[in-house]
Order: sequence, then C-alpha cells, then structure tokens
Amino acid sequence: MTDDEKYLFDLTGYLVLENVLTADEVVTLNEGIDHHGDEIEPIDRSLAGDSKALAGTSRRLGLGGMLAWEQPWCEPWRELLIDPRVKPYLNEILGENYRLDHGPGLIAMDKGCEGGTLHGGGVERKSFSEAYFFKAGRIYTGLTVVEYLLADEGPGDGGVAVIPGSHKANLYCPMSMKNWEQHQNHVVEVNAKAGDAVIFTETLTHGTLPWTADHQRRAVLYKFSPGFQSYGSGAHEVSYPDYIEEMSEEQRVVMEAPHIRR
Ligand SMILES: O=C(O)CCC(=O)C(=O)O
Repeated sequence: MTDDEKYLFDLTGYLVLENVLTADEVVTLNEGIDHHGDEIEPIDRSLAGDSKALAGTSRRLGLGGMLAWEQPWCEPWRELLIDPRVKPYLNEILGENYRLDHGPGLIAMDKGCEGGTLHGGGVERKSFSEAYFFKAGRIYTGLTVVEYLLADEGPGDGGVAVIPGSHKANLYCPMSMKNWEQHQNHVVEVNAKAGDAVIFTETLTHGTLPWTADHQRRAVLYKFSPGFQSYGSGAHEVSYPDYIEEMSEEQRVVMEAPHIRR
C-alpha cells in the first residue's frame, strides 16, 4: 500500500484497485456462479425501505457458500482469501493475521432492481467491531469489505455507492440522504470494471443504487476483521465434509475463529 493510497483511504474510507483479477479469473468465477445458478435466490426483504429514489421492480439476488462448493468450483474462491494483490492492503489496515469474518457473498442485480439504503457512518457505528481510527502512524479498521466486481459498473449503472469521508463523521447522516432523496451530489457511485476490487471500511456510509444497466450486476463481497476480533458470530460453521481440511495452511489461518495471534 503506497503512501498515496494510505492517504486516500484515510481521507475517503475506500479505494478502488484496478485489474486485481485477470480476465480469465473473472470468467472462472462467473462460470462457478452460473454452474450454481439454481442456488441463486432473491433476498427475503426489500433493502430500499420507504425510499422512492431507491425503489425498483425486483429485489437483489444473493448466493453464498462458495468456499464449501465441490472441487474444482471452490478453489478460485478459496484463493481469494489470500489474494496476493489484496493481502498487503489488509495487512496494513487490519493488521497481519486478519481473518474472514463472513462471506463471500454474491450480490446480483438485474435491470430495474431496487437499491439499498445507505448505512454505516462514523457516529452510527458505535461497536468496536466496526471501528476506524489512526494511531501511532497506522490505520486501524474493524470490519472491512473487499468487493470484487465480476461485471462492469459504469457511470449511471447504479450499484455500490459511498459517502467519501463519512467513516469519520461526527453527526448522523440525514435519513433523506441515506434514502438517496437529497444531497445526491455527495453520494458517489463507485465506477469500476470487472476484475477491479473496491476496498472499504464498513464504517463508511455506503449502500446500493438501483441497477439500470442491461447486463446483470455481479459483485462478490468478502468481509474481513482483525485476527482477534469478530463482527459476525465468530467461528465459521463447517459442515461435513469439513472443507477447511482441504485448504492450504495459509488459507486456514484466515478461517480461524477470533483470537489474539502471536
Ligand atoms: O455493493 C453494494 O451494493 C453494497 C453492499 C452493502 O451495502 C454492504 O455490504 O453492506
């Protein structure tokens, strides 16, 4: 992580890393999703709340469980736990020995799909599990999102959106802004290409704008925490057969339950 990237991440709460995945990796990950297409389901509740600006004609689609998929489909997802292009960033902001908190999870949206209320924000996230602070020359983040784009998110398409700098906000974000009904000029639609990754602190106020593009939105979210900390329920549920047994030593470290690591 360069000094410029540290400055920008501290200033805005997010970074876009270009070309993290190769075109072949994007194809392989998308093929895995297509292969498990019958497991993709619309989520069980609307995420747009009562916002007219975020409303849509369908709900977001979701898919999880990729780490436990059968061989060879699971492998590219397991590799992303220790992605050498992303790991230096996580080591810097989460500390070495970061762990997978939850995920990966797919967000898929078809044209017309509703958005999701903006949430997060420095003052709204009181739990230490979502802390953001700077101390002794270092950034410290709690829950941190690595969002891999498997389809382009171009200008006006919708998708992931953030309020830059809001991870340090001292006042509550107005509901009309969380609903994307007012102050839209301060809500940044993050534009990036398939293969890029967006890293953001969950403390940043973020959400989803309605999807307007003809192609399906596909973004995959891995959420990481410092090794000693958990936002989710802690230890990962491992069903039989124990898929963690199949993982490399480096991958298993990321799957460990929260504890102080020396
Ligand atoms: O990528 C998106 O649509 C935003 C995801 C989101 O809101 C979240 O992970 O909490």
